[in-house]
Amino acid sequence: MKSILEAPFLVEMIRTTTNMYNHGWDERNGGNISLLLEPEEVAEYLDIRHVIRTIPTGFTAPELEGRYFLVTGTGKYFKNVEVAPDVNLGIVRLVDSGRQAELLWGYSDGGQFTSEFPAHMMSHVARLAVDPANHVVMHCHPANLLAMTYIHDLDERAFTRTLWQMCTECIVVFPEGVNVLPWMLCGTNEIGEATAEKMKTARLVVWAQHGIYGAGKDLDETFGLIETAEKAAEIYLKIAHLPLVNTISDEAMHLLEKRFGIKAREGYLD
Ligand code: 2HA
Ligand code: ZN
Repeated sequence: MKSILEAPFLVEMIRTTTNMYNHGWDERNGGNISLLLEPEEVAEYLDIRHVIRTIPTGFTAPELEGRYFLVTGTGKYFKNVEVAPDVNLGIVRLVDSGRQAELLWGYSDGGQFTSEFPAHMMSHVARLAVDPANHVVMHCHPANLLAMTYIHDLDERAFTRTLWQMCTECIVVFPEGVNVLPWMLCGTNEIGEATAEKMKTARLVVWAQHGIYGAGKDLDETFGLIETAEKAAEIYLKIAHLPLVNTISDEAMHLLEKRFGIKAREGYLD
């Protein structure tokens, strides 16, 4: 059997966590990622009949029965993933209607998946219903987006429009806009359900005064979504206190829709 450390999904996960740490998005144990894996993909590297231990999830998700995920560990630091992937990551299979997770690899110090596992799994259910190609849910704490939630109206249309106006490419990268949750207690099924509800209509969900959730078909796409929104928030913070002389008009946004074959969220453009 091939070494799991050579599996493209593991290599890509390590590259992504390292890159996110280097961007300053994942201080200490901040942030978490879950990547949906296909059984055949996992079986190339692991004996999938061998369960190391079973971990209760605290929720039910029958839609995810038998699904495999590579997930960052609770309390673990993104900066350490590359030096000890088997301690900081784990591969689990959901069983018993999602109530139990069978550990197949990783969390080798006795640990378990991220405290945000409910938000991740419920978001996978929501995104898979919209787009069967969705494989990734990613959470992190990018400073500019976070800062923006202290000074900007949290109305989703207003928040989205501001981000779109900060870089020409924003509307092309996330035409559905960003959804926003008010401050809520993290790590709970409640915030998981609220995030999943918001994930039905957008791949980006801002958690006010906390961070952001992104979803996408692969790690690169999801990273790129967050990266683009974060760049826009950075520009917003550079100009928010200055007199606005120019902007990207709604007319220009309509030209971008035509040029790139995208459709902005209904009612978000005038
Ligand atoms: O796991 O980011 O929201 C650390 C977090 C919790
Ligand atoms: Zn967080």
